[in-house]
Amino acid sequence: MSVKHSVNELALFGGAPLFAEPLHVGRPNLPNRERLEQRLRECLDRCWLTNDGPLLKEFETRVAAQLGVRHCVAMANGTTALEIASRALGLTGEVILPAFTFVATAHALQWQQIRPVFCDVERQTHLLDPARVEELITPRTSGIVGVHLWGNGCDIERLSDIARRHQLKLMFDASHAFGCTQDGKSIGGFGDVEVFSFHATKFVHTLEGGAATTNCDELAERMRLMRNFGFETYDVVSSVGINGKMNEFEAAMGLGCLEEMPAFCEINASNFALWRAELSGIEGLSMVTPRAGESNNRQYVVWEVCPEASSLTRDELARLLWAENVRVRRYFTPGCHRMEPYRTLDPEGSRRLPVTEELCDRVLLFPTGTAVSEKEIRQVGELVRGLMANGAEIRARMSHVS
Ligand code: T4K
Repeated sequence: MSVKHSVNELALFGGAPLFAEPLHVGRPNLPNRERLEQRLRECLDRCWLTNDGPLLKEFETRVAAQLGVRHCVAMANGTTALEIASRALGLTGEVILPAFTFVATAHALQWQQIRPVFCDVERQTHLLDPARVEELITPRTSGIVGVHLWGNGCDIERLSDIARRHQLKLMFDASHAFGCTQDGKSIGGFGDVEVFSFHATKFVHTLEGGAATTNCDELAERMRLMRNFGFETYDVVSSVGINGKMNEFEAAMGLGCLEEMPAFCEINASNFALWRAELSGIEGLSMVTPRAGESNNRQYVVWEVCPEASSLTRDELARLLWAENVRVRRYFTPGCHRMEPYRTLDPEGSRRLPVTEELCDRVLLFPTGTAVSEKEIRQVGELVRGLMANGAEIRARMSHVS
């Protein structure tokens, strides 16, 4: 076992972990420090810290230009952006969405007493399956929320067609898809509205943050009002609202990240190629790759572990790697439908989600971004190869470790 000389050296069996410090999925990328500090100093000098400040406006303008969309409404985080966008769109009753997503996609609806109706995803792409969507439409359905998981665009054409025929609103959770394309067009302007997360773990981020983007002037205006308590002027409130504002420090971080975006993409692409080279050819492992011909930010390195073909299951592999300080993640296990309150609200939910269930047993994400070095990826690659080659012996020993 190259990086470990024998099974005895594995951290799970008492050896020293391969890495002294954890390798994380989601370790933040940082922009140029001097430029960031300069922006923060200028912000303090202006004493304009939040609520439509100049940095926020510049961030929104730059994001909208980059995505080729009329409006970017920046918000406190992606979840708030989903809540505000769905409320501004007028979603009510039931909304169809995948269960194979971060739980915030569902929570943003449930929080407003809109019932999330979970729909299965396509086996190959992990994306909302349009063929299944139509079966779930009822008289109470008001909309569809597609999730551009792993930066791959949903089948926008078919989903738009279903939405049009049934007079439903169409929203996309584009939290993973900043800088990605679908049919050669930037994600951000599809459907009625698209929502991004700029959480610290995203490759372009604003510490905490998110945004809703749309080509509809009226919808953008409604969202702008809602994110600031519904205030139209200093003392006129024209709608229900919330505090969903992004502050100036967050916008400064966002501007810095936007400037570094080409460099971040390059690093992600080279890490991605390295992970592919290191792990390919291992029986039972397959990489989830971006759709050919589209731009993809490659901020997630996603593999599937096939339990029938692999010598270790996904969970066994994850446990061994965590012991070595490689914090691989099982996004989005166990699926929203198996989390509360959805499990209780719809105990039979998993029956109509066979593909989601299968993926939840298989998916494993590896660290990438600026914080991971080429050497570390090669070491993890060697480790995984060694683990898989000695799977039978390791599994037998694991049964004795509590
Ligand atoms: N829709 C989708 C499809 C999403 O993926 C998300 C968010 C949303 C909606 C909602 O957007 P936000 O409201 O979050 O803007 C994370 C993130 O919290 C979440 O933003 C993200 N998706 C999700 C996929 O992953 P956790 O709980 O795994 O992240 P966390 O905070 O544990 O960070 C992961 C690891 O990164 C940590 O273990 C350590 C490292 N880390 C993290 C932070 C924040 C650092 O080293 N430094 C840091 O500052 O959920």
